[in-house]
Amino acid sequence: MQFHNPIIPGYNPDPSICRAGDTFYIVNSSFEFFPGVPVHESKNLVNWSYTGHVLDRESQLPLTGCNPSGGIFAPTIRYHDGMFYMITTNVNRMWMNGKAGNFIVHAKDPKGPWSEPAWIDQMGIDPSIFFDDDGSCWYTGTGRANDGQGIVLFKLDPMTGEILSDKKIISRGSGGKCPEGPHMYKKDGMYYLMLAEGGTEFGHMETIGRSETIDGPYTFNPAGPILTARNDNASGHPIQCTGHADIVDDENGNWWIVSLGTRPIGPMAHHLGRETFLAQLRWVDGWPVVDCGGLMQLEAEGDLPHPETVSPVCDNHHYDFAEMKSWPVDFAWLRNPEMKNYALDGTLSLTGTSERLSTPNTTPTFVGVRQTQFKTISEAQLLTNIPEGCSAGLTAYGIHTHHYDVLITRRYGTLYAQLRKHIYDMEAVVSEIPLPECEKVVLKITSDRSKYYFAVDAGKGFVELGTALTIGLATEVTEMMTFTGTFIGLFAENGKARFTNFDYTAEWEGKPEMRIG
Ligand code: 6LW
Repeated sequence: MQFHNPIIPGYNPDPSICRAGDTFYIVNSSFEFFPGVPVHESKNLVNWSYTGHVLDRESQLPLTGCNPSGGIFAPTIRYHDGMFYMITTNVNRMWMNGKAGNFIVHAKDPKGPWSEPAWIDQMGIDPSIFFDDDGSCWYTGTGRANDGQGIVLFKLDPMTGEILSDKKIISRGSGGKCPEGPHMYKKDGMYYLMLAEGGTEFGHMETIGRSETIDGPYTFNPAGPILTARNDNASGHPIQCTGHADIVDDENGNWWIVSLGTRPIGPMAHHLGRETFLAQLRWVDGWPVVDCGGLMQLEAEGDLPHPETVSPVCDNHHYDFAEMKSWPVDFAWLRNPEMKNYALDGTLSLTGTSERLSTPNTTPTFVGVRQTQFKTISEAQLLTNIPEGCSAGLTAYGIHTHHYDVLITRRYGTLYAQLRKHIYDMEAVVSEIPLPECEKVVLKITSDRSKYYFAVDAGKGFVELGTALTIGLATEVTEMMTFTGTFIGLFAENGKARFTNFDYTAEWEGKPEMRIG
């Protein structure tokens, strides 16, 4: 059956997948955004519903002062004996306090509530857990042990985070740089250690080794990486940087691999973030072989489980705040939000503070959804009774140094619409028009692969305010290595603004009708 990739579009990197009965669950890294570690679920691997987040309390997810792309790195989700476990790293704890940032939480239901963190006394990132046939739980992750740096193994109490054995470095990879993202599996009596190597950029690849004993030695697949696009950069293959994968079987005995990947806007740059992709894999002579030679495809084929449940999906969001009583599951805030600045009071009321979108490492009054496709249309309707000096509107937001904002502001009593661009240390209002007094306006951002288009409607039809290049929000052009992707968000600065509606529609690249997932 055909399906369309990415299966979870937009900034959803470092996927980890598990299955409980007939239902699959995927978690992704979330960095400086709150809540943390989104959970999607599916029965057919192509229709994914956003069920919530693992880390939905500040006690689980302290992000104060977090750098862009700090916070929560790669997670792992596993299901064992009726309990779900999620293990990950809050690099903030490591970078700001010098303490190990690895922790594990558990829940009977992936919708939560999840437990408080059980911290693990192991530095490094990319922790994973594996339950052996005897029920023992083993930690793997990148880090140091007495015998150096590499993929470290030790027995773990998954409920308390207590380390129950000596630590041992069991692999340093197959020769690629940055061996990381380890996951361990057992099949036909053999232990398999799968790694991401090559770095999460255009040299990314997924490798796998096997051993008769859990602590090695691991012999790596003589065929080389099972998944990569590193040899297809120049060919312009539409999916790049594939790696950081996880594998799972379905109830029919078929095997699947999910991995992160990017959809570049041009040579060597992407702005939608690292997304989650799917391919089928088959075992040949004791080694996994991924379909299409390990090159992820936008239109793929597979023996999907529960094909009768497959239906077309889209990423559209239509929010009418008049009736809304609870926060949509796909809303994301920057770091730990000051929730007194947000209210669903028949509108979405945002109370802007002196923290602006461009203020580093803070929590400006902002809430957004991930941009999931190149072609999108976003419209926000807001009331114009904003106070003097307040700015509020819609933003295409990468990080605090890279965002494009279409907004209204009041100066000396007059209401203006502006297109404001912030790139690196440069911020400019590139266009501004006075608005007639009116009760509300609609702000609009339209996007395609190369540009964003900004407009305002004050009651007499949309007036263009200008355009901006998508490359300006690409990960590869930011001053710091970012691991996130573009949000379309609502914001307010220096005063209260009230939004009545927010609509986001996305057009699937390629053959949307073929994305029957
Ligand atoms: C992830 C690690 C990585 O934890 O990036 O580049 C980190 N490699 O595997 C964040 O995605």
